[in-house]
Amino acid sequence: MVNQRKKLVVLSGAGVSAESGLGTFRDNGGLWNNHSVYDVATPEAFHNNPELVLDFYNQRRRDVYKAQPNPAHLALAEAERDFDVTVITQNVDDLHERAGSTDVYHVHGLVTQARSSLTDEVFELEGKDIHLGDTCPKGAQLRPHVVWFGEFIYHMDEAIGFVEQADIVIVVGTSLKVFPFANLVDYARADAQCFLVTQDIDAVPYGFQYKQGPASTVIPQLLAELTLS
Ligand code: BV8
Repeated sequence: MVNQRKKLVVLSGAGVSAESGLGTFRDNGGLWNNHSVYDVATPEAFHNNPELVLDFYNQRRRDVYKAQPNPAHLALAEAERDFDVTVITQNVDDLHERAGSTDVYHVHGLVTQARSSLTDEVFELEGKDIHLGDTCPKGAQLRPHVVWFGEFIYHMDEAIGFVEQADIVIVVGTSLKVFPFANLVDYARADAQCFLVTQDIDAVPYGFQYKQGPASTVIPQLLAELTLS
């Protein structure tokens, strides 16, 4: 009997990219400390001051291009050798893919892509910025392909399905303060092995083992243990 590869579902947030030099949102000096969410990450903000919003994401995009995957991203990609891995991330960076992960869902979009503010058609940016006046083929202003507060997220139904099927759930680098992504931990099976890897957390979700520490150290260790078990 071929040993069935276990289903490993990873739920990640900004903390998994922190050691790649990309700021988190709520930690000291986090993105939301220097910018009000309401000035840069809502449809209203884009309507009221599109240049401020485009500049904010042009800078975030440049930071992403300069960043490199860290040992946490690399270990999660390498885990595909032993597990059937799906990564569901809040991050708008492409570090999971650049590390080699092949099954990644961006529920809050990808900053390396643009979207038509009319048709929702998505376009690769290939290193380019988005400027006011940059339009889609239908003449509508282009916007960053990210999900702003008050906008519906992507892949929520698929994500619930993956978490419900998971033998192992690893939540890494998220404060679990943004919804509906944070609700995904509630769909883990009672007999699944569930781990939370983060620097600090207000409340550990029920059924999760808390492993405090930097993702680039704790994730490779945890995956090595799981591979042996
Ligand atoms: C929506 C894209 C339907 C843009 C982002 C229910 C209750 C309350 C509020 C709501 C609710 N349902 C909906 C809401 C409103 C809102 C929400 O959740 N508000 C919160 C703030 C209370 N949700 C929405 O608006 C969502 N849409 O609900 O649509 C709808 C539609 C119409 C009307 C009503 C409802 C859309 C939310 C998506 C917003 N877009 N990102 C961009 O990136 O600029 S959210 C953005 O912030 C990120 O994507 C991410 O999701 C979030 C940041 O969270 P984390 O990743 O967790 O980062 P954080 O800094 O908080 O934590 C970092 C963690 O890492 C910490 O724990 C730290 O300890 C740890 N860490 C740090 N370093 C390391 C580390 N861990 C390991 N190693 C390290 N080295």
